[in-house]
Amino acid sequence: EATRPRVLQMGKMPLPALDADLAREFDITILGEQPDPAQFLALHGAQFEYFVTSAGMGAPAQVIEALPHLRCISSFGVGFDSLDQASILARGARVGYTPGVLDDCVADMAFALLLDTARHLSAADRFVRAGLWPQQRFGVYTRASGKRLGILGMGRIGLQVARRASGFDMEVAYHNRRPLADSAHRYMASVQELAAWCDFLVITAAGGSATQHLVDARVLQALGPQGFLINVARGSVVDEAALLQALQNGTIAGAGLDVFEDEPHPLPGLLQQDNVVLAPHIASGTQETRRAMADLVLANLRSFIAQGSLVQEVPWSQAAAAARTE
Ligand code: 8YV
Repeated sequence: EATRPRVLQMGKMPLPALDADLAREFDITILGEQPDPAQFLALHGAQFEYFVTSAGMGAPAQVIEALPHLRCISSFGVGFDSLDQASILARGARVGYTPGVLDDCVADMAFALLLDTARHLSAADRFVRAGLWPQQRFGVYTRASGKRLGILGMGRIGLQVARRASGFDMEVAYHNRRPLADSAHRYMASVQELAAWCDFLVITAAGGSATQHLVDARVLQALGPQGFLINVARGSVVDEAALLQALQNGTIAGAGLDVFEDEPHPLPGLLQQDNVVLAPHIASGTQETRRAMADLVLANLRSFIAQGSLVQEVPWSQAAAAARTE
């Protein structure tokens, strides 16, 4: 048997079959399973050129700095806000990720949360299970069809949300760093303006410092008492403490959240609110999509090892690599 390339894996991957695939093809060491990961890195970090992680586990500076010969990271996920750009670029390592294959499932989840919050579906399920139906009437809530949908971050996923909205006869507007060159949808120059206009504000923006707390108390005020917030992007885009207050005070009508500022720990107050639907970061979590993401993680790693290039490379990694060859 030819020797398999050594690969450091941050921890268990979001699809168990991928752990098995990686172990079959590569000589895998799982950092999170070492008795003392920091000591392991100090002793053995120099042995690894390849590192596999996920958007959820990330690539912290302390890990990157302990891998002096790191050449390539293959990350499971479309988000790269948890991969420490400065230390990775300082190493000259390249970064692969998994865009494109999860857009439909994440957009589906945005609509699942939107319909659930508007119609109180999760609360209705709790009502029936609690045996309350024979004794009480369930409330009447909010129509979703025909309403105004605001999309914050009009990338690949935002576009899929917009496509679905047309099936619900919703009017769409969006805010983005800059207006799209060829979009039929209305562009709003600020988040504030978008929030004031729409009934449902759906966040599909990238995480990271550029979008940190873009949705704050003022934006929630603008969304208003009939407005709903849906977040399938990153918890960091929303000031979660301000959101909890807005839900408690009726500043907004409700929220559907798949992501949180400090996962896996939503603010405890959110658990007490009937006008919020909570999900444990599962928007990409279908067999089909997670398998496609896993295939890209493997394809990126194989491609880099075989020919020094990635199938899907994080933009700042690609830019740095291009600048080096100029
Ligand atoms: C994953 C995500 O579930 O793609 C992303 O950026 O946040 C999700 O699809 C997550 O990366 C798993 O860690």
